[in-house]
Amino acid sequence: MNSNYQFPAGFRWGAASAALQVEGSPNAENGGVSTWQTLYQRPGAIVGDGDLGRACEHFKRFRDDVRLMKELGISDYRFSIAWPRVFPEGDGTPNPRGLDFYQQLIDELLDNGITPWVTMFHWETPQALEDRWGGWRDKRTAHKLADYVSYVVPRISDRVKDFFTVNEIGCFTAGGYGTGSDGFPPALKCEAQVVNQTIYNGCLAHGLTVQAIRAAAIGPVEIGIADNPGAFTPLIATQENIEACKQAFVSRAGSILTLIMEGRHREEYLRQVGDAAPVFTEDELKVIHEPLDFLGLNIYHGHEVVADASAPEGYRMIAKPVSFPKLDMPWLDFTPSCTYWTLRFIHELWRPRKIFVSENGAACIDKINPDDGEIYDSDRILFINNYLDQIHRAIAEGVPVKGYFYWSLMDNLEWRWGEAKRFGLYYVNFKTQKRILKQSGKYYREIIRRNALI
Ligand code: PNW
Repeated sequence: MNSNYQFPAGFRWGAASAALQVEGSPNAENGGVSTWQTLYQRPGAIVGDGDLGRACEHFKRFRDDVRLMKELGISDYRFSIAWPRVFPEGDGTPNPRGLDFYQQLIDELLDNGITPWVTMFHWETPQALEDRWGGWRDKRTAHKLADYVSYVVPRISDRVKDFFTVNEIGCFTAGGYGTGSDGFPPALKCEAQVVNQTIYNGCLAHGLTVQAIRAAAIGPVEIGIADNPGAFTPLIATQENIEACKQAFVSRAGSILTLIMEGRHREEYLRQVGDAAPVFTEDELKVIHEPLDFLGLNIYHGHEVVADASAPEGYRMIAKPVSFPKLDMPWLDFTPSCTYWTLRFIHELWRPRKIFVSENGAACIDKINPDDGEIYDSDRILFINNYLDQIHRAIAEGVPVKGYFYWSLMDNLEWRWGEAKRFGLYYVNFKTQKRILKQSGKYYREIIRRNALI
């Protein structure tokens, strides 16, 4: 790095998406039903308008969208494959036509000089497996995921070299089975043991997927996960607050990242859950601990922590003041420094060889300026600038961050929020499907062109 804000040579600049959020036509070519389609049909469950059949019509418009990626200048594109397109019932007879779309997308990306990064599971659980044995409550779902991966990987790994196993384990497990809210399907509130079992089964699915990719790949590949451990930042970075903050990070990462990076449950975690511990075996822990080529981290927001010797855990998380700045999601507090601290703690704890920020981005209330048709999203520019600054800070201190994927390439269906939340660098008019590059997209394009933060 030769100037203050230069990024290392070869730094990957990307954007991310997920199948269900952009594609539309989920049941085309005999595609099966996912638990998200079921949730979308439930009256009142979806906050904004949202039509999974339409979404961004990326299924039909992908060639135009790849052209937009090229105009943006990204070198890498992260997208997911929808399991129910390939195995409509979750297992059994594959539907080869379900892969055709992805084959064409991969070719189109490569023809345009963009590296494809495939997420094998971004939350589209086949409804058939939910009906058959309760989805993620049953370990068999983890094994079925690996079977689907074993089918797909030999068919794409001549051209795809970079794989994410699963996206954000806590969301599709604890989110779906532990909250009873419509945030994630199947929107149940199960007892604690069952919820912990789903989290564990999600970790198992990750490990089995690593093994499946390695065994089935027809060339050299790199494998990682896209996880979102809780992020924390010291309120004031004194030595004692930094230590308290790291302690908070470690104990909250106890049920997922510790398992994956160390192949064991933290004793503190097992003590906390007591009788509600998941059923596990030593052999499974080895599978979950399968070595990774990189770690992918989705980082959006963090909690401020202070040391407190009188608190049972030795620290406290601070409740945010009502006027704390946030973006347009209930949880999206403007906390750029959580990025630096999360990267630093992970580097200190586990020394992954490579780290990618596999997601980071902001939902904003974007308006088209009637005078010139532009979207002046200065809030998103502020967000990107400050979060990248903290990533740069981590790299300058030796944390091996090798790339960044902005979430998301374009506005899309934000899960239960439907069309109501806009995270894109491209604005999407869902009715006309017109896309417009926002000012933040132009800003990101300039960062990529210079390989430097401006
Ligand atoms: C991620 N939280 O989800 C997902 O990977 C994306 O599909 C999604 O569109 C994006 O972030 C924006 O929401 C998250 O509560 C879900 O902190 C919940 C949280 C963060 C990210």
